[in-house]
Amino acid sequence: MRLTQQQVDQYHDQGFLMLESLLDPQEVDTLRKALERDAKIPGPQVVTEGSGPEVRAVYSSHQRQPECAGLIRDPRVLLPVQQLLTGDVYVYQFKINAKPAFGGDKWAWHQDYLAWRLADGLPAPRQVNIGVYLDDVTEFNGPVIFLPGSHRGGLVREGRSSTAKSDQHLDPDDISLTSQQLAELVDRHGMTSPKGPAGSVVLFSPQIVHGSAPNMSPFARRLLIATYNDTANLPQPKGTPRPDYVVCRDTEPLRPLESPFSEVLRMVTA
Ligand code: HL5
Ligand code: SIN
Ligand code: MN
Repeated sequence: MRLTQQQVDQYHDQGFLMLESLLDPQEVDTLRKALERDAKIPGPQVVTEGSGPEVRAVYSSHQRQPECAGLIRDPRVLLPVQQLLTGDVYVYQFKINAKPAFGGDKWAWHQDYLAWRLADGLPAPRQVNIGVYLDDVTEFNGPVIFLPGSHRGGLVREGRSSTAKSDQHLDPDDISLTSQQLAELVDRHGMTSPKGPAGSVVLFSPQIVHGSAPNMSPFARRLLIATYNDTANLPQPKGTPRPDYVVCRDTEPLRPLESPFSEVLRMVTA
């Protein structure tokens, strides 16, 4: 469950690292069911697509669904994250981007850390994102596209647009790069989209430039993203802090479960 030195080097060099089929199909199924349950709980943590009632994203499911609470402590993800951040970590943000079939909208080109520095006064980009594929991700259903190595150049943009739809959760539209910035970066770094079966996990840097196209295929592309932050790098918001569903208040260092979350849950419910 430790990354090899080659994997660590690859993460630091490329800004992302793909771990194919880390979770098994049954575990993915339990996570999908947890999402389905959670998306039915009304509240500001459920974000809909601008064009209609379909769910675009659900935040903080780990605060309500035991499968999600287990996943973030699963040694298969927590140990690699601790290894990359070299210290104690907690979950700063947890979301599931639903990207429904026939209409999941795009996620504009952006760097996550800009959002968190602006909105939460997060001192340093000491985070690791894990992206858990809840569906097979192919070229057809709007995979995340990364610009490999773009995290090494620091933040490209400074502020956010004044036309944000929500004060709470920023959409990448609010901090997106200009066409010219993106063209220059792609010239230098190229683009890649890690595809793989449901259960694959991609670790990625909070500074890597990324985005994804709309989903016009008949296949959903549900992507669970947990952002771990160094416990020595707590947010220092200037004004009113953002709500707990978007910036989690539980900053206790996470300890890994003894075994995969699916086994731990089975023992609890047996
Ligand atoms: N929705 C996040 C937030 O903190 C920011 C985006 O992909 C991360 C840009 O509000
Ligand atoms: C996406 O779900 O395609 C976007 C992911 C992200 O911005 O982190
Ligand atoms: Mn992002």
